[in-house]
Amino acid sequence: PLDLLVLGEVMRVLVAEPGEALARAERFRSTIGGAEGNVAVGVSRLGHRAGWIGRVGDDDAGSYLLRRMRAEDVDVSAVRQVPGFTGLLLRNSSAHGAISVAYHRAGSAAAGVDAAQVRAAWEAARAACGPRLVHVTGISLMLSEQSAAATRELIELAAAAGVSVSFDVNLRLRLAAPEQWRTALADVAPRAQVIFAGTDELPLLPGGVDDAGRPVNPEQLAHTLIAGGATAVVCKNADHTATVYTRDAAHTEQPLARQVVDPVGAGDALVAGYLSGLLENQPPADCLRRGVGAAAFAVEGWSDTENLPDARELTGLLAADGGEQV
Ligand code: KDG
Repeated sequence: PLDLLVLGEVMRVLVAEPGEALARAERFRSTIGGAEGNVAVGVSRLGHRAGWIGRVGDDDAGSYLLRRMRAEDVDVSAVRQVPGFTGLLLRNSSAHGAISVAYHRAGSAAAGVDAAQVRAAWEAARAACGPRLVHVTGISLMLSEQSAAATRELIELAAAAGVSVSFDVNLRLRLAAPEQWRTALADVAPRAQVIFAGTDELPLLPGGVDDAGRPVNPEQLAHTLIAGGATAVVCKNADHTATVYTRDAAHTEQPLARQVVDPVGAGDALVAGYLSGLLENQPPADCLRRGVGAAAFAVEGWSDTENLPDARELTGLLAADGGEQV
């Protein structure tokens, strides 16, 4: 049965050779990307069954994505290949410098995902005794009206069935202005049980600023979200540590990467590691440790997903770091 169900846009991603500026790059490596798909791949590699709800175009890139996701053992039975084009992302690659991203996704096939498709996918997943967990992000709220409605529908269906919802803000200012994000997040974030956010994203969450408009501290915000129904709030801190806040505790983990090759995808890997822990009924601190472990693998590779660990590799890293076996 399906353990995790994600909804989102998976794109073909072309990454310039390391150190080459996008404006001058001549050679690119092809891979897959898109936050929610990355999480599905990460969870699948860690040994759990992940399914993806989405759309790809009836072009070569759409076939490429389906083939790659199938190869990762992600269930693509809820993915439709429809007339239209598949989203494309071009970016440079750099260990510590700025990453510039060019999207070619406005009006892509993925933006047409709708609530009816979600209902059909949900029924199929329930018939197969799943899912145990749902993961969505703010990106899907900003791709189109239909995609936003599809995301809200999935959250509603999960809530009605008592299935936990994981939500990662994934702020992309290229997709919408901060005020639009604030409005969408006020509606959706309080319906999630596990919330992931970076330090820069916290002020956009409901309760994220005080009456004078100043950001409140992460712990205070986490407790506001927990009072509103979340069971855990995971903050990706600016110094690359990560903290999980629960009702009675806060636990911080240091980053574990030995050498950063390319930081893109670290957040998604952290989510995948964390959710794999949840699926194994581990306590929040252990889930976070798995998350930072998976993130370390992600940043040691050039793409979002190529270097993501399997369960044995993750266990090895955490044991080598002196932690408990996962
Ligand atoms: O989290 C990594 C993502 O930034 C990347 O894969 C692309 O999801 C993506 C987006 O919409 O920016």
